[in-house]
Amino acid sequence: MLSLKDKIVFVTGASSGIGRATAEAFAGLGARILMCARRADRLEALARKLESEHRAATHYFRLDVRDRAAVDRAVAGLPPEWRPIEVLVNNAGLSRGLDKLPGGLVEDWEEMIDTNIKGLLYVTRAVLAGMLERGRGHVINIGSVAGREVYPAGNVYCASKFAVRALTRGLRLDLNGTPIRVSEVAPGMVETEFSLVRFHGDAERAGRVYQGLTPLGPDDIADAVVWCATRPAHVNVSDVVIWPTAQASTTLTNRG
Ligand code: NDP
Ligand code: 8X3
Repeated sequence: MLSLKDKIVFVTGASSGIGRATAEAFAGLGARILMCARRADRLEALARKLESEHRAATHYFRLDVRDRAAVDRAVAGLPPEWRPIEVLVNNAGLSRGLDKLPGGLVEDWEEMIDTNIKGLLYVTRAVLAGMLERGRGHVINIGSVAGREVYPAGNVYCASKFAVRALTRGLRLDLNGTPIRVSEVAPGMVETEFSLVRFHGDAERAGRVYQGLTPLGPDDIADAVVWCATRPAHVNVSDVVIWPTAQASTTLTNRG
């Protein structure tokens, strides 16, 4: 198992859900935790928790991954001791709406494409430059089962996660010949703020998504991310797909 003690792990979208759990899991391994999201107050609270419960070194900054100039500025402007990023977890992402394509909102489409595809590309490009210079690193993208199976009204969200899958595979091809590893972790239903965001804050509708079944929790996904990152350097896990036991496909769930 590869030690990540004192290595820098950068988690995007660490203010909630899978990103937050992933930051905490790496902190438990003694890694130094670099985090970003738009809600800096939450990052502040998480940083204090990781410092007190895991004695982790932390550094965070407010960032909207859709803003390319801000991404470049934030990565270039990191304090020198936070620059040698060992593992990048591209987790920041969201779904908006669950509408059949003809009735979909263009603003929702753009938000998903700008965040899940373009934001992931901006952050990856900015961080990869240093990884290539140092000749080491690991990029782990959070995809989705929605990037493997399209479901009704999933249209643009699914497309954005199919893109994450293609970009993960493309990057692995383009980095062949370097020691940098590229992986994808693709979860099924995980209970986070995901559905609340998808349904624009409608908590009742969001709650119904997980009713009658046991969904995955953010820690289940953090486990898999940590597993990918801690394989020996000659092992590159290409992808891990994880479903709740009650979910057999994006369209078949057992609600008891
Ligand atoms: P949450 O809504 O709980 O967390 C999403 C995180 O992404 C938040 O920290 C949010 O931070 C951040 N984020 C969103 N937009 C931006 C942005 N423009 N710039 C920076 N950060 C941003 O959902 P999850 O934890 O479930 O989602 C994490 C990832 O997992 C996403 O990529 C999602 O697509 C994927 N996923 C989720 C599944 C699920 O069922 N929950 C299943 C499969 C994949 P803030 O709002 O503070 O900016
Ligand atoms: C999140 C899982 O099935 O709601 O990516 O699209 S799903």
